[in-house]
Amino acid sequence: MSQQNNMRGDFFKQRRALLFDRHEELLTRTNIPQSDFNGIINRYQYPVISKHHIPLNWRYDLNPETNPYFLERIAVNSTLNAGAIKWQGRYLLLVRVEGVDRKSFFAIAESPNGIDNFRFWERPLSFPDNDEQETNVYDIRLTAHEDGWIYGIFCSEKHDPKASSGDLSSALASAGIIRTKDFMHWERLPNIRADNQQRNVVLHPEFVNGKYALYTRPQDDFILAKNGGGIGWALTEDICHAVIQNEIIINKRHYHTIKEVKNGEGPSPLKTAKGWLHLAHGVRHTAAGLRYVLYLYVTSLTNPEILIAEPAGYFMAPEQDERIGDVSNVLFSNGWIADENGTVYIYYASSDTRMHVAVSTIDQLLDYCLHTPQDGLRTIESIKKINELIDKNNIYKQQNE
Ligand code: M1P
Repeated sequence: MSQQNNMRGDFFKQRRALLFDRHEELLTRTNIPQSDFNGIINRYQYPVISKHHIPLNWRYDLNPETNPYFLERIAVNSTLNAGAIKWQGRYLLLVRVEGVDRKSFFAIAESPNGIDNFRFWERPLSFPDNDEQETNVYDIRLTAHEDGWIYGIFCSEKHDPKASSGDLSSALASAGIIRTKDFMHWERLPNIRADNQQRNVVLHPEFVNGKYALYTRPQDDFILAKNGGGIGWALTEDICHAVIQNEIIINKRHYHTIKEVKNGEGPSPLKTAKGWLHLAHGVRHTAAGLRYVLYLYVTSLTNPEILIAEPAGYFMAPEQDERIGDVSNVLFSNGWIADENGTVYIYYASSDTRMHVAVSTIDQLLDYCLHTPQDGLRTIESIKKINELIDKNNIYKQQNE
C-alpha cells in the first residue's frame, strides 16, 4: 500500500471509531427530568430520539475502499411524530424518519425504561405497497385492538391527480392501515375509503356496537380543515375494507381558541375508570404561521363519542429549544404509553424535528381534565374563573388561619 493509502486508511479508522464512540455515548445517555414542574407533566431534558440516533450503518458506507473520504451517503433530516406501544416489557416508538430527500418512513426504536436508551431495530419497517402513486407515509398511530391485532393507521399521501400541470404541490391525504401480531410481519389492508381527505385517523381499541370505531379528521383541503368541523367519529363493519361514512364531529373547533384552524386526534385514547382519556393537537394562525399545541379531553366510557370534560386551552406548547426546527412552533403527539402502575409516557415531537418524552400519571391527567375550568370562549368568562379561584382561596385562608 502506498503511503497515501496508509494515511487514508488511518483517517478512515479514526473517523469511524470517533463516530461510533459518539453515537454510543448519545444512545446510552441518561435522561434527566426537568426541575420546572407544573404538577401535570414532567418534561425531560434531552430529546429521546433525534436524527443523530439513526444507526450509522444506515447512513455510512463503512468500507474504506468504496467510501475513502468517509462521507455520509444517506442522510436523515428529522425524526418525529412517533406512534408508541409497550411490547413484551419494552417501550417501542414507531418513529417517522424523514430523509433529506423529504420521504418519510417508519422505524422502530426501543427503550428499556421509556425515557432514554432508545435504540433502533436493525432495519426500517417494510410493508407491502398497495398504490404506486403513494409518495409518502407518516404519522402512524398504534392501537392494540381487542380483536387481537396491533394496527397502525398512518397518512398515505400522493400528488393530487387533478392538480394542474405546473402544480407540483397539491396533494391528497388518505388513511393507510397495516397490522401485525409480532412487529416483524406486517399485513397491509386497503386504505380507508372516504369522500374527503383524511389525516390523523386513529382506531379506537374496543368494538363499539360490534363495529370498529375510528377517530377521523375531515378536511376539504390538504393543509386546512376548512369545513371539517373538528375531530370526527365513524363506525365501520369491516376493518379489511374500512369506510368512513356517517361521520359525526365529537370534538369541535371554535373561534378564538387553540384549535380554531384545525385539530386532530393524537394517539389511541387510554381507558380509565372515569372515561376515555384523549390527547389531541390544536392549531391556530399567528403572524408567524401555524402554531401547534397539545390538549386533553375525556369522553364517556360507555359512549366514547360523547365529550364529558375538556379543560380550556393547551396543556403543552412549544418551550425553549422545542420552539425551533423544520416547522417551528409545533408540538405534535401521536404516541403515549400507560404503564400498569398508572405512569403515562407522552411522546411528542417538537417543531417537526425531534422526539421528546413528558411523564405524568393517569390520576394527574384525569384530575387536570376534570377540575380545570373549561373554555368560556370569551374574555369576560376567563376573568370570572380567576375571580372564583381567588374567592375560593380567600375562604380557605380565612378558615385555616
Ligand atoms: O407541520 C405540523 C404537522 O402538520 C400536519 O399535521 P395536521 O394535518 O394535523 O395539521 C402533518 O403534516 C404533521 O405531520 C405535521 O407534524
